[in-house]
Amino acid sequence: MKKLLIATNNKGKVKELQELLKDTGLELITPADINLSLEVEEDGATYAENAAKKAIAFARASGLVSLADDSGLEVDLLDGAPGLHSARYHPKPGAKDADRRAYMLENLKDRPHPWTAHFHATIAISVPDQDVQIVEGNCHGEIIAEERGNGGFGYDPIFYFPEKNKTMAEMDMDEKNRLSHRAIAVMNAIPILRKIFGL
Ligand code: ITT
Repeated sequence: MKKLLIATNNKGKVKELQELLKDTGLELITPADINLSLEVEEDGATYAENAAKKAIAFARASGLVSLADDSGLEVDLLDGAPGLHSARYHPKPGAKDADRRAYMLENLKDRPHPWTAHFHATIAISVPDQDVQIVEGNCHGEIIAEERGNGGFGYDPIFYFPEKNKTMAEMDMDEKNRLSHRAIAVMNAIPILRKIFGL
């Protein structure tokens, strides 16, 4: 079977990507499946640089076609922060998702509403020893001051869709996977995967 490595250490991303890619006919492999433990330093100046760096490193280490995701939350009133630095948006090392959400709310608390924001995802696909291909997806909403819902991961409990009256964490995975930044990026990645694997 044709194998694709889901090149991420983030468990929330792994679950969503497995679901989003399940109808491709590819055998989806996680780093854990092949005992691959790889920390790639995310020092690029763009999502594309970081996504490419991760995809290339995982493809080299595994010999498998690898799909990496670099993503982030961009808040308009914070001039697009935390953006590229979303996974590390906290002054203290060792901070968790909940600490980062609290820190964001602290930084927004005196600012006028609505706190408009969007999630961005860049996906890079690396074929070992060949070029990397890049696609993107965005999804727009607002940050709200109180957490709602238990689904998803990261900033989902404070990322709100006014037209649905739901946060991303109040959606089940199917609903999130119909409208998320990652879902749109995967939709854009599928023609590339078809070409690579001759699907
Ligand atoms: P990998 O690099 O191993 O894939 P990571 O968590 O470090 O895992 P990123 O560098 O791309 O991944 O950081 C993205 C951060 O943006 C992530 O840790 C979340 O805090 C946030 N984020 C991205 N997508 C999200 C989503 O769908 N829901 C909530 N938060 C999200």
